[in-house]
Amino acid sequence: MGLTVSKIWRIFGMLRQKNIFMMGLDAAGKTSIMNKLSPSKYIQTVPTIGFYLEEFHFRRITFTIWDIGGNLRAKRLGYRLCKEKDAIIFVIDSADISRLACTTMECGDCVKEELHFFLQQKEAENAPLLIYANKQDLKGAVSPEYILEKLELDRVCAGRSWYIQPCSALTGDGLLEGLKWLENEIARKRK
Ligand code: G3D
Repeated sequence: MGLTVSKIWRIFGMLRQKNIFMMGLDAAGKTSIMNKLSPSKYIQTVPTIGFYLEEFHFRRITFTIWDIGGNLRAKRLGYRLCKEKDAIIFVIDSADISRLACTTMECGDCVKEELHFFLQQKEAENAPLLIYANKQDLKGAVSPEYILEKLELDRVCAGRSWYIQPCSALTGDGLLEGLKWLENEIARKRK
């Protein structure tokens, strides 16, 4: 699939600057997705208290990337930064089933716990949520349907605008489709 710069630019070629917050556990594939989307990006490490953020600037889009994790104070700061964002992208490693949903909650290192906790925050209320089920090219990757069920997405995302998109940062498959959904949602919200 050709993920050309012009295609992405066409999708986000509307008038206003966009701010998108991309989050996920470490190694989910956030940086790889950004590298695929905008190979000529400008990366800046944003100094924050307690954790690092990276910003990718691409045309009129600023992607702020955050590795969830760390202590609660750092998390609260991260959630506050979600506010005022046009959209949120949550990246999941579909091949790492062991970190998808642990048997005990409060393990501090699984997608389900982090996502559920995040969705309870008021800062996360309004922005459309795109979930990238990444690494679909890997043999052990689970389907979006499996993830949906395991993470109880229908329940925790009830009442909000959300979508799960299978993708691979390696091949680029699915990335564009996810962005298209986001673009529609951002436009719809502005009406
Ligand atoms: P992060 O930014 O979320 O922490 P990275 O994650 O983008 O650094 O990716 C972590 C590792 O997963 C990298 O491998 C990267 O190449 C790999 N990866 C990311 N996305 C995909 C994908 O869609 N498919 C496959 N097969 N691998 C992917 P390394 O070996 O560099 O740690």
